[in-house]
Amino acid sequence: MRVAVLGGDGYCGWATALYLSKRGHSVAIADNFARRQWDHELGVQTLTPIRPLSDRLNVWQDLTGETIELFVGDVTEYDFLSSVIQGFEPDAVVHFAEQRAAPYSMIDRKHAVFTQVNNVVGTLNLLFALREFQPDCHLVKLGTMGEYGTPNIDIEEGYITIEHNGRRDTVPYPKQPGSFYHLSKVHDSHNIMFACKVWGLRATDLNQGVVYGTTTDEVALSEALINRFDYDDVFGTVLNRFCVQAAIGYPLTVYGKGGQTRGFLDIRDTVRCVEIACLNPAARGECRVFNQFTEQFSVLDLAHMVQTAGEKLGLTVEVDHLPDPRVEAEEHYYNAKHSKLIELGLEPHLLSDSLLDSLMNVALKYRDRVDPAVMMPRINWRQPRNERRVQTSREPVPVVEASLQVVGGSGRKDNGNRGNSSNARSDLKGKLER
Ligand code: NAD
Ligand code: USQ
Repeated sequence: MRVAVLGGDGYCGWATALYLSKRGHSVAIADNFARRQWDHELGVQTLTPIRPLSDRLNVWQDLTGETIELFVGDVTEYDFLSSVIQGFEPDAVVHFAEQRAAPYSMIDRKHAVFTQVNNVVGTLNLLFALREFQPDCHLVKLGTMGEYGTPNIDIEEGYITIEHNGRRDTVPYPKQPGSFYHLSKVHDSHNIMFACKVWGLRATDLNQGVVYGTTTDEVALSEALINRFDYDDVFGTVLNRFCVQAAIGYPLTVYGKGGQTRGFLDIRDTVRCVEIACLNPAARGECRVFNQFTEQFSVLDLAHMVQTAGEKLGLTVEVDHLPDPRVEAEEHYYNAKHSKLIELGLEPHLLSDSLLDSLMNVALKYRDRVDPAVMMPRINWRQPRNERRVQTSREPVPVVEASLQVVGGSGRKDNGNRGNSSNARSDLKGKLER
């Protein structure tokens, strides 16, 4: 199968492109490297030292003999995107190429507008390009569980059957997204559903939960293929952040009460889910929705799991409750269905202590690259403008003594992180109360 991976230089896209290539599919990547620029803009970097994409692709070819075609450009530019579709003639397009951080979209007006234009226009362009040049191609679009929000009823997979005033219909499940980013995904979903209806396109909207982990079998083949591992307050997702925090002795940053419950999945399941969707395409005119996660946890559950796993490794892990910078329910009902991918053959990798150990060991391995200044949240949902941090030179991270037992490295034994954290906490409290 010929599969174009839009956003293939990113976290999910890179792992997916290699996985599909290894499984014998012909793969092309399209990316404009916007994500690397956003890291520069925010003064942050992935924990893991990722190589330029062209280097990574050369290493992949040397190791496996497989070629992944590369198209460099912006999917919001129609000429570029339509040339990719015409040039590569994919059977499936996997669309990851969006701005995906909720906090980034909440920085200020400019970032909210950018996020929605980038995401909605990119997807609209793709719908038009498929309609014009490759109408039988299957669109596999990455959506998010966050489209549904946290309703006080069970969450279905995309659609719900409702009885109202004696009549019955199956309609899209109500959406209550929690950021301008999550809203962009809702707008995408509506556009995709409409295009399937009017043009007979085929699409699968994968409403993915929060992804954790960094290693897949393919990425593990060489250090040069290493994937991103974001831990900063804007792009870092919660479990990846907690593992890095535990590894450097920084108190885990639970926002509010920590009862926020979400669906989670291992990145090894992300790549398999995408393959399953590609191998089982939607029918012409069908817009299918799969909820793509394997387990649900509250933020506090995760903090306690990381604490326990950390203690087994000899780390002292404290859990801190910060004022929640987001506007979200801190305690709520949550029961989201997720059986469709399992029915199609997904065998989940569930979160285990050994996985948490390995995530923390990745963090320990690259601890010299950890910047503790990006642990405190800086984007407050209640403000229409938030200050962004400018890159500053930084000291190597002080590593707590317990961490040294695990990796056997050398490091200072002061607890400078904690002092910074508590100053930043009072500062944050002040800002949130204003
Ligand atoms: P990422 O930021 O690591 O990767 C996105 C990639 O898309 C980057 O390489 C970026 O340069 C590229 N891109 C963005 N806009 C582009 C444009 N206009 N033209 C060309 N390339 C562009 O993000 P990720 O974590 O890999 O997420 C991928 C997708 O999966 C996103 O759509 C995201 O919403 C969705 N998703 C991610 C998670 C998660 O936990 N990471 C969870 C649910 C859904
Ligand atoms: N949280 C903390 N402490 C932290 C970081 C986050 O308590 O240090 C909390 C947040 O307040 C939130 C939850 O953890 O309640 C999840 O936050 P997150 O940053 O891990 O994930 P989120 O913002 O929801 O976004 C991520 C991806 C996004 C994807 C989404 C899937 O960045 O692309 O769409 O997960 S979902 O959550 O299902 O919407």
